[in-house]
Amino acid sequence: MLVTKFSDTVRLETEGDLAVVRVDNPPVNALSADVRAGLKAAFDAVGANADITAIVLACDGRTFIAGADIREFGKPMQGPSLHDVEEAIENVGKPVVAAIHGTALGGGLEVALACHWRVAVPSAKCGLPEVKLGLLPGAGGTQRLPRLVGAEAALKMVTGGDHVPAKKAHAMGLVDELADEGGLEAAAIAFARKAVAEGKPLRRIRDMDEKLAEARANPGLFDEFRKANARKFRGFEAPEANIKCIEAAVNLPFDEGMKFERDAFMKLMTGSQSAAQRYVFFSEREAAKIPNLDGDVKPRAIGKVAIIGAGTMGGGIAMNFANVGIPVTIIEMKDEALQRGLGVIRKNYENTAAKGRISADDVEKRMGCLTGSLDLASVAEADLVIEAVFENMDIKKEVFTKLDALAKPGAILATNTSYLDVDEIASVTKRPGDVLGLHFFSPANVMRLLEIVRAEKTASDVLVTALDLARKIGKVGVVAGVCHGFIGNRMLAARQREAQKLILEGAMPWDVDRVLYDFGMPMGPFQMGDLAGLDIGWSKETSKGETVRDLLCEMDRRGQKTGAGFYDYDEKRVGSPSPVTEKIILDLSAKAGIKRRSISDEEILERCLYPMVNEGAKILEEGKAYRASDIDIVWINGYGWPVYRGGPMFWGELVGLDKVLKRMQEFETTMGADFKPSALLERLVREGKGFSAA
Ligand code: T1G
Repeated sequence: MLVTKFSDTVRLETEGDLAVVRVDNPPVNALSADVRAGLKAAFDAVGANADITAIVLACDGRTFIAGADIREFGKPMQGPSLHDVEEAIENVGKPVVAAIHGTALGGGLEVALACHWRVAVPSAKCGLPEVKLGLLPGAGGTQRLPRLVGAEAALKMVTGGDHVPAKKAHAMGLVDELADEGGLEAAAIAFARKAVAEGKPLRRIRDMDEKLAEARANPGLFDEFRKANARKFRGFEAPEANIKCIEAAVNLPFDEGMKFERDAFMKLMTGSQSAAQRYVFFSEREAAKIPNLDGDVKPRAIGKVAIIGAGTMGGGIAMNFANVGIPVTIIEMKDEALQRGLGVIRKNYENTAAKGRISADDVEKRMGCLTGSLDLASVAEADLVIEAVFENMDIKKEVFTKLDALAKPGAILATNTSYLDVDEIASVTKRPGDVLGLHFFSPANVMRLLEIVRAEKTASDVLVTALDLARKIGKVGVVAGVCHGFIGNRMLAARQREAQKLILEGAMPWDVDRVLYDFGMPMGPFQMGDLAGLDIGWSKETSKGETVRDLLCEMDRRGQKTGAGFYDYDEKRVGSPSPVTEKIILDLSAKAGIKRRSISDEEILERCLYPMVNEGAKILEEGKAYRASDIDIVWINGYGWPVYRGGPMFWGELVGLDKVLKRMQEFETTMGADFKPSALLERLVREGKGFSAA
């Protein structure tokens, strides 16, 4: 075999009439400038070599090409473009077969679509996830895919960005043959040789039109798709741009469609939404890294988990481990509570199965991972114990004192507290190094965020274990320091405070909720309160009847669960502004001697969000978060901050920290110390820097 290196990352292996073009660019064979240059040169060479009759494109390492190199975005293009590479492949004049393992994503799948055929192993996945980066397939994906699989399937792939398993990709015609695991390249070579032997005409997808004709015969396809997905796409620019490109593929000649796609791609690439979504992509991965930690700190093995408490949180937390096959013992004090908790978990799984997302077998497998117990001593075998009992410090201390005595040496003891001081909880144990916070967000089996609260004495390997475990259970782990509310709830408190003030000064709850919903939040603070229940942390005995929430709860208006809270709810739990709430607010304003005024949407937005940015700056300067991007990841994954706005800190920089500071100073002058700018915010503005310089 003759091996020729065409770049650092691409080599050509030729033997007889066969050529294998091989990419080796760890970790994911991204299409860097070096890869593109190597591919272009290699395909030009095999095209010019009359001895070569069949070509396979393969990748070393764990995956086929996983896309363009996102790190190159925003920088001047070096070397041949992806289009140049695809032209060289598609017009090489000999059969080219892509051998796909791992994930063929984005530009990787687009390169595979420029090949004449595709062979994959069953464990492989194909996808065009550019939409998740605020982009669209910019190298012919929107023009070739609909020609191969039809417009409807293409619409779903490009606007959802999901990974399609190889078996499904084969069924839809995206992959031409499935190879045995371990036999991929042999199968691809055999496929290429067979195409030569049978004199198969080279199948350039650009020449295919049959599937497009079907789409042209269904003119309502695109608008029906838009309508069906309007809620999911709300606020995003990329989905509609993707839809328009598929429409262009159906209605325009290939080359015109390619130009349409290229223009649409550049418009997204230079926009703020894609900048935000690319920032979030890397920030989520950055959050898993602990700064200044020796590389050799290994995670502890977590083979068994115990959860104290089978309530809403305990049950939801348990499901995360059962979902990935980790045995969980759920411990309650009373059998009735335990059985109720296990029943809720089973019901949740059965609902998921009813939607076709998991099988009935999965339900039993997951339930099989769960064991109920009424004996705290059942924690003895657990490698990790997570306490999810009532949010009260005395109760938590009592539980941790017992756990300290009952859990085996080396077991990690975690509290799910949302606010309380984890150092204080750790102080009742003889193993503070094994103690940390694991703050799951409700519903714990759904929300991706896991705040990992690093107490003063938490050992490094415990932190590394928590981050490793977060990834294993499909969570995004973010390390927070001990302070009231850690990162997310501490910033939420700043927003809630302003929201409560705004409705006494002149706005109504539905004004504040509308402004934040239109900004891109899934709902506003008052809708959120009604959903969660207004009586969390409230009791009739201690209620002073001084706030809108107090008065609503005293009237048994505790939110959606009672049919009324800030809003009145119909039987479908659709809320509408309530005259009862309006009267309570007007009376409270009058009682407080506040002269109500009309408050602009802009003031509502600035007063709700700028204090969050300021609180985030305080969190950074106090060292309660490692990076500003960690704070953004908390808000995107824990509270639904629109990903296309990058998170509060990214957004604050986009607005301009100087503008945020100026408005905070103005509000401080007119409304007091709640708006006192953080020293960090003042310094960064003074120095003309962003949060990365914190
Ligand atoms: N470019 C650069 N670096 C990338 C990368 C990419 N496309 N994908 C991953 N990485 C880095 C990542 O930052 C991490 O780095 C390491 O690789 C391992 O990643 C023209 C314009 C492939 C499913 O969107 O979905 O093609 O932190 O931790 O969990 O139309 O990476 O180790 O330094 O995620 O095993 C389209 C993005 C690009 C795929 C593997 N492609 N990547 O997951 O590992 S746009 C994507 C992923 C495009 C064309 C358009 C995942 C993965 P570090 P990881 P993983």
